[in-house]
Amino acid sequence: MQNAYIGLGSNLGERAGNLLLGIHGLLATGLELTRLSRIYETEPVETFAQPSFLNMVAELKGDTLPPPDRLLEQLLQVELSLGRTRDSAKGPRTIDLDLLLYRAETCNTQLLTLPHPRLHLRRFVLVPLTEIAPRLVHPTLNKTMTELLAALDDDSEVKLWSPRRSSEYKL
Ligand code: PH2
Ligand code: MG
Ligand code: MG
Repeated sequence: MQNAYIGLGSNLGERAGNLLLGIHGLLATGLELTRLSRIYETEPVETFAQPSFLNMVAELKGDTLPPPDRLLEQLLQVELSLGRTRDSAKGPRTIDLDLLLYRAETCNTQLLTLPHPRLHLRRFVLVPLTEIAPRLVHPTLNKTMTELLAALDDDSEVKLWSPRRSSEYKL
């Protein structure tokens, strides 16, 4: 496994627009994206009552990856440039960019844990990740994303999003 994977989420403001601005921000910092999942509308998990999220996953090309700490900085920069504030941990956010996997690397510092410690527990991550990388093997659990999704306990709602079905856009 050579690539890195980023989870994108938004549940504040123009959610789909925020995801696209997030992708634009990643490209503008010079990262090369090789795959994007579709967008899913997802029930908030591990939080109190909040608006529903839009989530998706992006694959970054392995050959041109910056080191993990630099990549993390770039993600924070893009979050800040899109008005992300951290008023409360896990509060509603315009954009959240999480480093899910960086090659098969493992790391556990105060700033960064790799693989993301909850990626295998979250349907809102595993559905889009499996869509673009079904045979990708989780570096510590040694299971493919397809296997992790099949064994998943989380039964929160994750459904494909489409602008035409969304209540945000009233024509
Ligand atoms: N992010 C969280 C907590 N809960 N729930 C959904 N559905 N989507 C998210 O992106 C999400 C969440 C913390 O970052
Ligand atoms: Mg997150
Ligand atoms: Mg985050």
